[in-house]
Amino acid sequence: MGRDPAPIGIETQRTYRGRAWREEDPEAHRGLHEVHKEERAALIASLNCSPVEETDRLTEMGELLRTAGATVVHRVVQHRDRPDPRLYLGKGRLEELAEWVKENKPDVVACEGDLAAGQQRHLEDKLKVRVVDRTGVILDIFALHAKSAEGKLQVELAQMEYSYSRQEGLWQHLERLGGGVGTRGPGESQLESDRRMIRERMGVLRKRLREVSKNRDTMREERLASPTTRIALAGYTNAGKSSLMNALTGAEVNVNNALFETLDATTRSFSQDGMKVLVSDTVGFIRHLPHQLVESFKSTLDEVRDAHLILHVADASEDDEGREARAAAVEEVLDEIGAGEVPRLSVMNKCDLLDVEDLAALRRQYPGSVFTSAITGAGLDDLRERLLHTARARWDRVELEVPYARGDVISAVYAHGRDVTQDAGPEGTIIRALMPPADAARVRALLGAPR
Ligand SMILES: Nc1nc2c(ncn2[C@@H]2O[C@H](COP(=O)(O)OP(=O)(O)OP(=O)(O)O)[C@@H](O)[C@H]2O)c(=O)[nH]1
Ligand SMILES: [Mg+2]
Repeated sequence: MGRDPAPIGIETQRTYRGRAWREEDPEAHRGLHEVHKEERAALIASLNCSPVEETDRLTEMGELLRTAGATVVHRVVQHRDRPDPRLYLGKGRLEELAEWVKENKPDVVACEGDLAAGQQRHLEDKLKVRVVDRTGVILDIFALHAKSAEGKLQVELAQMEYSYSRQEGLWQHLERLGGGVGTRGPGESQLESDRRMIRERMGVLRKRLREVSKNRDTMREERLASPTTRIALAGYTNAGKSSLMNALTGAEVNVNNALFETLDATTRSFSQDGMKVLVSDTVGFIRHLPHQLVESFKSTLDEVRDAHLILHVADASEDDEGREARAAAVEEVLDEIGAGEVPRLSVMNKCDLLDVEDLAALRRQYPGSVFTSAITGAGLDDLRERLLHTARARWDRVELEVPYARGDVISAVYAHGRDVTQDAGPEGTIIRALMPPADAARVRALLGAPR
């Protein structure tokens, strides 16, 4: 049906961007990640939620499409308990849409929810245009933004898992190619060999990821052994995590008004008053985060799990309902990756977008939060102070009587401690300091041991 018989390896990577399928662009599969002209998308949704949530979800899907390179030029929203099991939309709405598509020729029809393979296929048959679902679009954005070797492996694995669950669709595609060497014979056996190839490829990807994550495990052990306080920035995508990271530590992490700009975790430190704190920036979350992505990003999210404190960054300029829904989605993912028990500090960012009254109301509403603007720098001193407080609270208060001959112990206290004071005692120097627990133990052991 005019579709390019791309090799299976390419075919299975098709999420949203699969331009390899487009007749006018047969070479496109050679550069899946090339930037193409802006596409025109018709957005379809079958919803059963409050009007506020509806607007929020449609806006978010529009943002996802924008990030993936498409503009929404038409919307079809249907209100029903659940989508039609075969065609997603009801018959009438679908007819209307088919008419519209025929006349206006969009590049793609994008569905706000997830489509079963069969629904996607039926819609493509009916509309004669490429149809993608929300997970496909998200995976596509991840593929565009993956930079590190590990990130690329993670995304490819997630895409494979997505394709694997859509084998039926693939089979249909192969059948439709009809004829030609390698496509003859019962579709079933072709399907079987395709499934085997995808499984093998997934096996290879998992193995490579395990190898990469061995490195990660070594780094993780070092991290856990180090006394330095670790802070992780987590939150909904586009809340301003990377901007805060840059403002706090002087890092130069990419910042962009796009969803899932950051995929790889970055860690930098900042020091103040002799206290050092490590800050990690991480991938953003979204509601209904495709589970393939949560799975494959688990090891990248170690930084979050191992943190002493998670800064849950939210966008203060959102309306209450949107903000709370997003915060709940973030908490859900944090639980899922095993970070449910890590203490949190709520950060309301983008406060510069609020007027004085709204900001005051928000402060009353969230008395425990820190209010910041990564753009103007407002609230950053407060945030730094809270982070240092966390670091200090983790340190032991040490008080030792050190014999006058033990200059080595005194030096060790000065080297690793802070707020050090000393007085002369009857038997030696009374020294008091705040020290990281591990260093405090070492100094105590040093004092106990003969010189
Ligand atoms: N007005 C305003 N804009 C901000 C602020 N912080 C970040 N932004 C903007 O919000 C957008 C997203 O910022 P990022 O720092 O990339 O957000 P992020 O949370 O790291 O996003 P992902 O990595 O995509 O999850 C960018 O356009 C920033 O310039 C802020 O305090 N005020
Ligand atoms: Mg970011």
